Amino acid sequence: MFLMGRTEAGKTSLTQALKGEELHYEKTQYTNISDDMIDSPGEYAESKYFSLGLACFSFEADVVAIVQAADEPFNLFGQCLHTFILRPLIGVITKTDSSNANIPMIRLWMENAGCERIFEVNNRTGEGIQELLDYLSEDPEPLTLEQAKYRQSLGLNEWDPLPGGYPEYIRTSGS
Ligand SMILES: Nc1nc2c(ncn2[C@@H]2O[C@H](COP(=O)(O)OP(=O)(O)OP(=O)(O)O)[C@@H](O)[C@H]2O)c(=O)[nH]1
Ligand SMILES: [Mg+2]
Repeated sequence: MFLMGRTEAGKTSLTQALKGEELHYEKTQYTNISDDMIDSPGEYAESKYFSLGLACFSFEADVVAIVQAADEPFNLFGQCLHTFILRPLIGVITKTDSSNANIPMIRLWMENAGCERIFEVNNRTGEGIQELLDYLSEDPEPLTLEQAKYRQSLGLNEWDPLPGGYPEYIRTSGS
């Protein structure tokens, strides 16, 4: 999973919570590609010069996550962000325990960006983390080239539900 979001949004803490670790503050100085996570520094999302780099990292991931704290003061992500990301885009709202939390507003920002799933987590207590882990452990359906091309012809992503299933000629030539 690739994590992007402003400084202090809780990206590194989220990686710790997903591993069941106690939170320990560590400012991200460069993009960490370790284990199953790509953890970027918030400055990438905050600068128009660096933000292009985020698009490149997204190609290395199975899932791209926008991470925003529940008490985030402003939104860094534009509308329909998902249209140039060739992976499922999800939103993770951290700091749900904040006294200044405004979760409906953050959800709206994430929906506008095109997030197909939105998770609410508290990295301190681990609340909501299991739901995210369950989502991440779902295996995508393997596709044949024919099946991928058919989905593409309908304008669908490879992971989108397929209304009506495949036509007979694809089912027989596939698998
Ligand atoms: N209360 C609360 N604090 C959190 C939560 N998640 C993170 N924090 C705190 O928020 C601060 C910033 O967290 P980080 O995970 O370092 O933020 P980051 O997005 O990785 O920041 P950069 O590395 O600068 O991009 C730390 O002091 C964390 O302890 C949460 O769910 N609840
Ligand atoms: Mg960090």
